[in-house]
Amino acid sequence: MFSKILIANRGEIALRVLRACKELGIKTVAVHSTADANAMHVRLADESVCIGPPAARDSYLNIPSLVAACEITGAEAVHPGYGFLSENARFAEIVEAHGIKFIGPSADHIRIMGDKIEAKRTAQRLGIPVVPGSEGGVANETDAFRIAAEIGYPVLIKASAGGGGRGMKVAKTEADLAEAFATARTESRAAFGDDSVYIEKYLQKPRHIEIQVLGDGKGNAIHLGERDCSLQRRHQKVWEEAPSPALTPAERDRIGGIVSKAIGDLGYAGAGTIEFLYEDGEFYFIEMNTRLQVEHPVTEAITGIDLVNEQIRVAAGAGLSVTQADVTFNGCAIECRINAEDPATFTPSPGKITYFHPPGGLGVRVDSGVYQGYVIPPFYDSLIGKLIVHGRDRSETLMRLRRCLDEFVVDGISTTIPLFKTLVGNDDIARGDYNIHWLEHFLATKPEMGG
Ligand code: MV4
Repeated sequence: MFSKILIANRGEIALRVLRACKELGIKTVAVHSTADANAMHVRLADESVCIGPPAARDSYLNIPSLVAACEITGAEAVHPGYGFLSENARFAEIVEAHGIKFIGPSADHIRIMGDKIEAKRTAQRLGIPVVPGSEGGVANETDAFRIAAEIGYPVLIKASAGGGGRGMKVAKTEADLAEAFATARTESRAAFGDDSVYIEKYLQKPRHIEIQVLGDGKGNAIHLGERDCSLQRRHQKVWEEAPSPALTPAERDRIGGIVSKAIGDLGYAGAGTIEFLYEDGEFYFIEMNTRLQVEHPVTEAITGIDLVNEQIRVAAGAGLSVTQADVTFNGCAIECRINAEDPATFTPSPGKITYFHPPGGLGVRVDSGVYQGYVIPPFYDSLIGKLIVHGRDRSETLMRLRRCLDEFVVDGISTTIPLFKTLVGNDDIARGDYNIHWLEHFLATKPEMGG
């Protein structure tokens, strides 16, 4: 096992990784920008290194500074958290070229999944169901028209270098295709320096359901069930839950079996997420994330498995601590992302937290890097914490969530807590009756919430 790990991140996820290290008896190195000298992850780590000025590109994305911080402190491994360099294949390669273990999959696997055409090709080859569409990239308008006619309208043009909703254009009918195709290519070239695009059947009312996997890098992989992440606004997830209210145990076993077999065959190492759109009882692969995700705690809640512990074990060559037969699903968990944002406009609301009182009690987890008196710097994303509530079934979890939101006090800044108080009392939410468009439609009808 490693004796010292450097955590190349900040905020709540840096604390999350620190906690797993402590429980494994591993020393921790925090890194921070000058804006984060007073951050909690710095205080809780055994050592810390200032890696640059506030702007992320000069600090948390500064590869030479991070490698130097490892060398100075003698860290044997780097955990990238999520965001920042967590899906940067070059970072994984450079770290390993310096004899430091990257806690995550191989650079090759990161690179494949970062190219959305290559990711989809790989998924299909491994037997994962994909959205009907072009086989690989679409090079010209003639091919675009032919493929769209084959799969039927509406179609979606996606950028291979995109992902997370960037670089997509819908063509409702043949009349829209030429413009959608040209715009997608131009925008993709401008945004990513790559104009490769592909075409898919546009699914109109899907849910976003993702499967958590763990691979040992030696051909074995398990799945930890799904998370339903359909409640989102502008491609930012707001509320995630496990299990999905839409799936039966048989559907979970079936897709989980397909995915774990595929990920084992790929030889994948560590934690990963296979994202699907789910509509009319069918799963359609869209992307794979090769990192730990923000919403991983809902999976931890219902399985009791510490995902960061497993990531570290695999990276250290100790293998997974569990087999598929050990994995059971217990109850229901919901995560609310607490952002420092105006709940109506969703604009960032940095500043000083004058009072902070998180909820507690049975089935309650709050992952947060903030504290009373902390000043949220304006340079990074607005997530200040996550409230994760677990109960024996969904109705108990919703009751508990309602209670927790009433207990939660964050003064001095605006947060998204009022939005969750509204959602937890909504009938569609109570029934689990929502898709990827539900929240945006809901907000559009609520003038006090930005509509
Ligand atoms: C789609 C789709 C409908 N049909 N693909 C958006 C983010 C990127 N990961 C894939 N996305 C979508 N791909 C087909 N063929 C609708 C979306 C989509 C979406 C997906 C997941 C979560 C939220 C979303 C919001 C808008 C559109």
